[in-house]
Amino acid sequence: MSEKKPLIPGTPGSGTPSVDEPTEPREPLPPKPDQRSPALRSATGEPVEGAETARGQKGEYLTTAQGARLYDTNHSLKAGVRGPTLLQDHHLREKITHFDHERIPERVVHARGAAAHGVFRGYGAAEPISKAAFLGKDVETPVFVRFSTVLGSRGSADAVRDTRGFATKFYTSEGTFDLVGNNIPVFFIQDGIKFPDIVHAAKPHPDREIPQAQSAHDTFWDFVSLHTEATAHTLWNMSDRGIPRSYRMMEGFGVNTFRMINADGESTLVKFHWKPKLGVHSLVWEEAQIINGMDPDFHRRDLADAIESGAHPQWELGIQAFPDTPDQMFDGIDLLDPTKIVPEELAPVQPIGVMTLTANPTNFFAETEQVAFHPGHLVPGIDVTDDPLLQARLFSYLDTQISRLGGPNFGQIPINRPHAEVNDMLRDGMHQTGVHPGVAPYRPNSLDGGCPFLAGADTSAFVEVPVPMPESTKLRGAPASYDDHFSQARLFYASLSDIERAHVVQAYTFELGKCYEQAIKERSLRVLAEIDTGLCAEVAAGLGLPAPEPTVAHSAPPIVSPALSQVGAEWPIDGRIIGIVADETSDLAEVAAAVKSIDASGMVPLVIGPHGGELGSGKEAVPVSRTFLTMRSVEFDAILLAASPADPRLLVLVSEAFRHCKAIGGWPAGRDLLVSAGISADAPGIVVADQTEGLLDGMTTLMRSHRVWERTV
Ligand code: HDE
Repeated sequence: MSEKKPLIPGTPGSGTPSVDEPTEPREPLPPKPDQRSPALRSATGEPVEGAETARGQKGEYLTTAQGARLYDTNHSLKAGVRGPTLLQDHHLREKITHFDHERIPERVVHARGAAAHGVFRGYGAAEPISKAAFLGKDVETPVFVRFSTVLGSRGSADAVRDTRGFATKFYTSEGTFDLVGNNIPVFFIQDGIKFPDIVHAAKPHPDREIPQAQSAHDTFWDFVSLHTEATAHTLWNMSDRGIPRSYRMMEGFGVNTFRMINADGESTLVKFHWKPKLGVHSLVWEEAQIINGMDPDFHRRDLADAIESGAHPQWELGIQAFPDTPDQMFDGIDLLDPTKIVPEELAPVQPIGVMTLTANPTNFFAETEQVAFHPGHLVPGIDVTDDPLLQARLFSYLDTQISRLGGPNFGQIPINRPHAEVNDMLRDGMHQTGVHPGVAPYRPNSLDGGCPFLAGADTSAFVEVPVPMPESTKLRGAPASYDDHFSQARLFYASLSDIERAHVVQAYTFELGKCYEQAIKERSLRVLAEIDTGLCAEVAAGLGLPAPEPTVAHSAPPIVSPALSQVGAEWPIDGRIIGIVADETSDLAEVAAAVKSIDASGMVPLVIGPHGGELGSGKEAVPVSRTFLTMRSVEFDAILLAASPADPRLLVLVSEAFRHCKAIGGWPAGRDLLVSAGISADAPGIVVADQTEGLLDGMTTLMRSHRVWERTV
C-alpha cells in the first residue's frame, strides 16, 4: 500500500499518520449482518430510492459540517506552535460546539433502554373484531421495540428491581400504531394526574440524589403505603417479575383497556398481552445485585447477543376480549381501572399474531434514544377507552417529545417516520426537514387543487367510535369500584408458588429494611396485613417488628389464577449460556465435543480457562471465552466442570451457581471442585457422568425448568 502524502507537506502536525491508521481511502464499514437501520424515507413517508440506510456521512475525506475538506483535525489553529488559539478556527469551534450539544434530555421515566427491529405477522384471528389491516392473516409489518427500566437514569444498571417498559412501534400500511406497554399488567395509579407524585416518590431523593434506580428507599415506601391503590403493582414489583432474567423472557401488557372496531363499526374492549416463546423467567435477587456490579449492561447485552447469534426472540400477541357494555365491567372487574387485571382463567388470551426480533439497531442514539412512542398513535380498528390513566397518557407522550427531541417535528426523525404516506398540513417548526411545495397548507383550499382530500370511512379513515356519553356532572372524583385496593393483590399472592412467595417475602424485607423511618415500615406492614397475614408476619419478623392485624378479616378465599405463576412447566432453552470450567488437565476432546453439541442445540457454550487464548494445541486446541479473572457465575445459566483447579474464584463460581439454583454438571474430573465447594454430588440439580452425551442430556432437562427450585424449598 503506497503511503499517502500529507496534503500540505511541511505544515506542522499535518504529518505522518500513526502506524495503524489506514492511508488509502476505503468505504466505511458496513453494518454487521445482525444490524439494521431505519429505512430511509422522505418526510412524506416514501422510501428513498437506492438508499438502504439513513447513513450519516459520505465520501472519503473528513469534512466540516458544510462539506469543506479538512487537512488536520488534531491541532487547533494557533499563533505559533506555543501560542494562543485563534478565535477564527471554525473547525475547532464547530467540533467542540457540536460535541457540547451531543446529549439530549433523557426520558423522565424509562430513560434506560435497549431496542431491536423485527417483524410482526398477523394471524387474521382478530379480524372479526378489528379492521386494522396489520392484524390480517399473514400480513407482515415492520416493528421497532424498545425495552426499558422505569426509574434509573440512562447510565444505570439493567438488573435492578423495577417495572420494565415494553414499547412496540408497528409501521403499518395505515399509519403507525404504538403499543406502549409494561411487563407488569397493573399500574400504581388509577388517574394520570397522580403520575408526577408516584414518579417523584420513586426517583432518587431530591437532596442527595440517591438511591439510583431503586425502590428501596423512604420516599417510595412513604407514598405507596399512604396510597394503597398502588398495592397490587408494588406486590408485582416485589415478586420475581421485578427482576427479569432477560428482556426475551418477559411478558408485555397494554395495561390500559383499549377498544377494537370491526368493519361494521362494532366495538369490543380488549386487553393486550405479549407472551414470550421462551417463557417468563427471572433472576434471583442476590444474582441481580451481583450482575449490577459485574455487568450493568446485562439485559442490553443479552438481547443484542441473542439477535446477533441468530436466536431471534419471539412473542405472540394476544388479546382478552370483552363486550363493550355500558358499565364496562367484566365479572365484577372494572375494565377502566388500570390497577386491575382480568385473570386469564376468566377471559382467555387469544393469539392474534407473532412478533420476531431479527436485527439490532445500527446506531443507539439515532434509533433507541430518538424513538418516540405515543399511546395515541392509533390506526383504524384500534381506539382508546375512557380509562383516566390512558387519557392523561394521551396528552403526556406528545408533550414530552417536544422537550426531549427539541420540537414538534420529531416524527421526521428516521426511526419515527411512518411507512404509510404522510400528507399533513403541519408546517415549519424546529428541525423541519421537509421542503413542502404548494401554497395552501390549509383546508378548504382551491389553490393546491383542493388537496389533501379527506378520507371517508370506506377508505381506511380513522373513525372515532360514537360512544354515548353518560349524563353527568363536572367533578373531580372516581367511581366506587376504584376503592377496591386489595382484592387483586390478594389474587396475585394467592396464585404464586411457595418459592415465588418466599421471594416476595425476601423482597419486602430487603426493601423495607433499607428504609430509615420506622413509621413507614410500620405503615407498610399494615398494608401487607390487608394482602395476606402470613406475608405480613414473615416480613414483620424479618424487620423485627410486630405484625399488625388486617382491618377486614379475609373471609372468602381469593380467586387464584395459576397463569400468574412462573414455575412448574418446561420451556425452550434457546440462547441459554453454559460455562465450562476447563484447564490443561481436562479431557479437551470431550470439552470440544460438548462445545459443539451445546452450540448445535441453540445454546451458547463459554469455556472458562485459567488464561486467555486456547487450551491445548493443534487440532485439539479449545478456544477460551472467559478466564478465571473475567468470569462470574451470574453470566451463566448452568456450569459444567471439566477440571478441578485449586482457585478460590472457582469455589465462588460453583457455590453461587448452587445458591442461585442453577444446573451444575461435570465429568469425573470436576468432582473435586464440587467437594471443595461443599456440594454433594447427590444434591438436587447436580449431574456427574462419564459420557458427554448423558451429561448434556441431564443438564438440558434441568435447564428446561429454568432453575432447580428444590434447592431452596
Ligand atoms: Fe409512560 N411515559 N406514562 N406509562 N411509558 C413515558 O414518554 C406517562 C404509563 C411507558 O421506550 C414518557 O417518551 C404518564 C403506563 C413506556 O420510549 C412520558 C403516565 C404504562 C415508556 C410518560 C404513564 C407506561 C413510557 C417518558 C400516567 C404501561 C417508554 C418518555 C398517566 C402501559 C417508551 C416518553 C420508550 C414513557 C408518561 C403511565 C409505559 C413522560 C403521564 C400505565 C414503556 O411521556
